[in-house]
Amino acid sequence: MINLNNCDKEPIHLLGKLQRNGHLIAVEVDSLKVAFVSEGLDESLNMSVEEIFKMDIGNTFGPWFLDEVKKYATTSKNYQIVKDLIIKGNSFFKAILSKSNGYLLIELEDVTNLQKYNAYANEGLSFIDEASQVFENINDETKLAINAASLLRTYTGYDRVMVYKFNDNGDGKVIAEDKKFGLEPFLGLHYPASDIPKQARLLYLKNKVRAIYDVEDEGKDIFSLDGSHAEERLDLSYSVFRSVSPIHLQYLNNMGVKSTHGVSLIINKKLWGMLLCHDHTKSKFLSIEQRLTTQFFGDLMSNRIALINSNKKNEEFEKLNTIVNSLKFTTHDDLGVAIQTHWQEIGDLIKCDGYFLQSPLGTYQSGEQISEKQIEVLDSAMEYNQDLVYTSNSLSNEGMNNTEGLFPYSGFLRLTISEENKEFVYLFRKEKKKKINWAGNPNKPVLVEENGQEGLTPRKSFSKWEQLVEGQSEDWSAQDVEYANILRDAFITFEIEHLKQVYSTGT
Ligand code: BLA
Repeated sequence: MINLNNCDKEPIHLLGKLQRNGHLIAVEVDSLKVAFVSEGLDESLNMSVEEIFKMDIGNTFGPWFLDEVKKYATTSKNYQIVKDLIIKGNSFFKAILSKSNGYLLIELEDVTNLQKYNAYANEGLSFIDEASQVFENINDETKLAINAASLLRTYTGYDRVMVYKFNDNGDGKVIAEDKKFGLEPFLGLHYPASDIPKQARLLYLKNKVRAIYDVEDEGKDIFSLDGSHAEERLDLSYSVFRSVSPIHLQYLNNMGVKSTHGVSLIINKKLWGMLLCHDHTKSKFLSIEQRLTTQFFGDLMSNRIALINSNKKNEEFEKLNTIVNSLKFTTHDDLGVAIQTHWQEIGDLIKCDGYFLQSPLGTYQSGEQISEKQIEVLDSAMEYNQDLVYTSNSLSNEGMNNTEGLFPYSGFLRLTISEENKEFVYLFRKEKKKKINWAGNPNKPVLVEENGQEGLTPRKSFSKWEQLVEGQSEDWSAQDVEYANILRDAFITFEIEHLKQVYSTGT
């Protein structure tokens, strides 16, 4: 039984079911013998189930296809490949090959009735061309997201397209949205990590497009020759038509959504966010060309975000280098004087409102006045902390009581120069009260079923739930910590050089 505590344990890649709009044949990698078949394939192929299990791929789909399958079986990569199949002269299928533990998956998508089929592919190329030109001139993440949502909605025709960005803890926020007139906006809303649990986030790193044809579809079964169910035995991670976790179907139902299309945005091998497309009334599933186009679009967008971030980082590194280099030339001063001299630049780089240096030579500070007594309290709270760079966004998290606001800051970053000499640099941040608008109560992402039914259901209300966060500063980012480590090295070098000078000149 799935509940909130084990939500991220549901093996969503092993459910052994397929969405109703697709078909599956799983063959053993070595022998190419059919091992699993999805329900209803016999009708579609006009063959008996026995015939399907005994099928020779070359005889049924053509020797050229058998060659393709054999070739694919030897590749080490896990990308999907797509081939056109004409079956018995009048049915048109797309065959999508992917890998699974010990098996090859051959998914069949009936495209016999798909109109304008080839036109879609051409539109896709011109869409990608347009997107690439639009993206080329954008150097801001939010602006990029707004443009991406609008371009993708024009291309796909979904009612709503959102750019969803994850925080480090798995929570997320809609940072851009393009929607049909009259739909309630989701822009700016936050969602708890459990809405897209960990195993799903990991799966979307492997398989970058997740399309859900119809939220009413609980999936059809997949069987092996002896009639037993594929559940737990067939890994569908790379499948296109993998069925959907019932709890997620319920979630989408609660949101009033009929079909979805999600595309992963991956930066440095991490799931940065997702492009989320919703239709509220239609069962919708894009053609394979369109799906691949959206995947390519997602890659294009991810690469642009990575470039924007790395340009920003390069600029910051230049600033950091300037500080580090000029520290090298001022070793005749105390570290305190040197920090004071470069305080403006340091505070620009690692955004903060004040600093305090405590060293055997005395104390230096800037920003709000802090007494040595107050620093002593902070030091004793940190007594057993071994981190050379330590960050906190809230004094109360460190066991310090600041209810009367005597301490003028809420967050700090502590650099240890010398534990032995009790020499530390503190960078401080003031409290930043903030309002977070959640889509429904994030503390109750699931509800107990009504009517005495067992189990839990995702929350039913997504209406705005306001959270006021107090007593915390802005979070310190991984980048802040990275820069602080470099500064720490520079400060230590400074101190060593300074001491050398003191000893050599005797001053
Ligand atoms: C999957 N949950 C998802 C997905 C999204 C969300 C985007 C990916 C599939 C898809 O695109 O539909 C959540 N959808 C959102 C959010 C927005 C949105 C945040 O549109 C914001 C606008 N879900 C729950 C709880 C559980 C849960 C409590 O709320 C578990 C107990 C599970 N969500 C869950 C699972 C999946 C999922 C298991 C994976 C579905 C799959 O790929 O099979």
